[in-house]
Amino acid sequence: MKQVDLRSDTVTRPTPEMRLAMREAEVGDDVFGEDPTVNALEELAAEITGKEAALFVPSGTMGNQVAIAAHTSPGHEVICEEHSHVVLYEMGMLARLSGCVTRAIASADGILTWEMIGPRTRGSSDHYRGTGLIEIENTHNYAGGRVYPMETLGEIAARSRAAGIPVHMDGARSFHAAAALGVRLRDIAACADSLTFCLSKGLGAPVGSLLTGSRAFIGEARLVRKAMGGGMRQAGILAAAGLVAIRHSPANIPAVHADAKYLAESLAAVPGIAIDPSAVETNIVFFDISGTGLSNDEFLASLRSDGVLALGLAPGRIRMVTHQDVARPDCEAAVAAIERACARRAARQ
Ligand code: TLP
Repeated sequence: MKQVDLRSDTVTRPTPEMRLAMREAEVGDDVFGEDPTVNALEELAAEITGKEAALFVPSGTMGNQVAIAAHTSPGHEVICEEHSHVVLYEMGMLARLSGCVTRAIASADGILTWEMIGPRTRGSSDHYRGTGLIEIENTHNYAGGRVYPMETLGEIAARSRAAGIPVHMDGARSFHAAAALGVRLRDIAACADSLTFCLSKGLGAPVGSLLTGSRAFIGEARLVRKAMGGGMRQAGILAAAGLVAIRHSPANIPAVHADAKYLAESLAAVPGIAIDPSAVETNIVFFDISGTGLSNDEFLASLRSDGVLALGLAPGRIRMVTHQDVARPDCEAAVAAIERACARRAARQ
């Protein structure tokens, strides 16, 4: 049975073009700055984000943590949304590595506005170190791939600049944000001092993320990456796949988003499933199964028996992520598997 893996967009396999590019990649020692393929990838990342420089890191988590460490000093407060990846899934590393404390803000949809951020900012005094960084996530994973409107980003950028507080954007899926808004990645990146984007989330590359920013910031970030053990040597093997991903994969995103919309609209018609399809803006689909009478484990096991994989991220809360390794018939199979899971439960009553 073919498996339809919708647990994440990280599950994609490298394309034949990526494997070929990896095989033929020219390499050198990147810690000496001598890997031509890594250098080409970093130059391309800087160019498409409109930043002066970029740094290749093994993962999105390391990109965020290097950025936080490079922007802040111990004791600083980092303002972020309460369900952001740095809060929920990075195991307190912001405190452990950078000595920072989070000031997490609750929101309905993962999107912070200056109205929410402004009152939480403060300078240093005899009693506290003050705000060191504003961190925003675009698209916002846990909120279901929500996209920051450009006006909201523009206001955060202008006000934070005036306040002298840097902004880091966790843009793991910023290509998806750009596609959803019909803008260039650099338009989004211009609203933050630093931005990470992931090659291995939605762009199909096997490994890696890019951290982008000013030349001085990336110079500092390079030292922090080395300190964290992220200095890679003949990493051109990986960067080669990343170059192919940046050049070819963004073209797949509109269809990937359409598949997510299809899933959301189909699931809205299934009794017991709660979802608002209008909130599905990109490739992440969250839905609530509380009304089906099934536990997450029962629901996911039923789907698995039909060859469909999804993720339970909280009780009753299921996530499916569309990506370039699934097509519309796979999404139809996923909907059918969900209908079967619910029908089996109803038959038991
Ligand atoms: N997210 C993963 C899981 O950790 C939840 C996923 O499957 O979505 N920022 C954002 C917004 C992310 O969604 C992720 C990965 C990361 C950072 C971390 O990237 P990696 O896994 O490369 O460290």
